[in-house]
Amino acid sequence: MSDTPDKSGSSRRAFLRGAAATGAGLAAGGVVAQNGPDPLITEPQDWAMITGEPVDATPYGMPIKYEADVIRRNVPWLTADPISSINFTPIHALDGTITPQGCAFERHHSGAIELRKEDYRLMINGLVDKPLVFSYADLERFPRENHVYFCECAANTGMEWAGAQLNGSQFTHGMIHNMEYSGITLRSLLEEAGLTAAGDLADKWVYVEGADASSNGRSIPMEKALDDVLVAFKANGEALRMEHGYPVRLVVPGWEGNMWVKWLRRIEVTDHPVESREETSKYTDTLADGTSRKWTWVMDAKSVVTSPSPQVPITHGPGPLVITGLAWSGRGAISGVDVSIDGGKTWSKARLAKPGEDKALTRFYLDIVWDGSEMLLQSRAHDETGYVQPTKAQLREVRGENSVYHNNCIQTWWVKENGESENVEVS
Ligand SMILES: Nc1nc2c(c(=O)[nH]1)N[C@H]1C(S)=C(S)[C@@H](COP(=O)(O)O)O[C@H]1N2
Ligand SMILES: [Mo]
Repeated sequence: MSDTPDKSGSSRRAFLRGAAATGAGLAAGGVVAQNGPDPLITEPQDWAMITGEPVDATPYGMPIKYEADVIRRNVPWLTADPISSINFTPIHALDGTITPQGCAFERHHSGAIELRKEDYRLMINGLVDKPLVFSYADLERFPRENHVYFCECAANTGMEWAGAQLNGSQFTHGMIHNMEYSGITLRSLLEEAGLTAAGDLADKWVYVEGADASSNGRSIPMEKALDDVLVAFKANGEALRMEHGYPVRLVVPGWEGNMWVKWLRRIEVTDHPVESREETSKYTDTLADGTSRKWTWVMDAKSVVTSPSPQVPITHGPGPLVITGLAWSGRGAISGVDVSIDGGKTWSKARLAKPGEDKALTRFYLDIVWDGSEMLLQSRAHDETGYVQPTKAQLREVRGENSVYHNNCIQTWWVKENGESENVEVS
């Protein structure tokens, strides 16, 4: 579509309906014939009569101004304090799977800090053979790996437990990003320090903390630490942005975002979990019987339709419609996604843009011929372990309505005849 969809989309839709009614006709969503010549085709345009911007005008590029609404956003009532707060990735406006760093959600407990590589130190201590301190340059000399992983805050979708609340996938599901990380394995650093002194590794832990005021300390079981955890320097090919932990952050694939310690400064090998603030008073799950469950590290399979959705109304009439969204699982690769347009009564198999990848976002599409009637749009993810994304009712049976974290329920958008949609629940 060449025109800019306005919020209601009404003029565009009215035009297309009008065109259809007068028999002008539509082919695959395009306008075949118009009355009279189109000046955008027949007339010389301003941009063809001048020379454009020189190559040295923009040493580091920003998106074109017409994309200025593809930005992080907050929910004001959730963001009482901007220093200890969160914003949301505009997932409704992105395609593919890689999240540009510039609009990837941020979560800070005490603000983002500016830490120079020259001032960076990483200490390994505790039950290691030789405690070590690495500079940034030291870390660069370990063998490097590249992996794409999603990072999801455990609180993503946390405002939806008691009822449908926020209108837009950016707000209901935007505490997630997916980047290609370059870094070294945590295993290589632990082996450099030596784990003989630790004895049996089965009951050992690593405690990781950041250099910011909050330190955001978390305990990670040794088994995970030696498996796929990365100490990353780069994301999507370039240095980590300040807000994502420059110069070094931890990447804990498939596990809750809180464990992905930014501005990583210390790794301590211990024989017990530290039970820090971040893993006791926070990031635990209230159950239906009022007790709390801790150590729910893995982010279970989840998905959401990003378009159409409340921030992305349908701006054309009946006919071809692309339904698209994202799916992910902290337990491995996405094996399939189902989409329903009738609130979960019937399901169609969506098309995965690429085969699912380990602990990374998967893009799905369902190409339908929309008859113009309202839809209750849902998506349901399956992962390679056989796990199926649950309904909200199924989750509530176990978790009640007072949880905050780890809400991976099926999301419903009520798409109306006028193309606008709303966040709703179906029972
Ligand atoms: N040092 C430090 N690490 C941190 C945090 C923090 O406040 N300080 N926030 C955590 C939380 S709760 C999340 S969800 C992720 C968010 O990473 P991002 O800001 O790159 O999106 O970082 C985690 N790592
Ligand atoms: Mo988080």
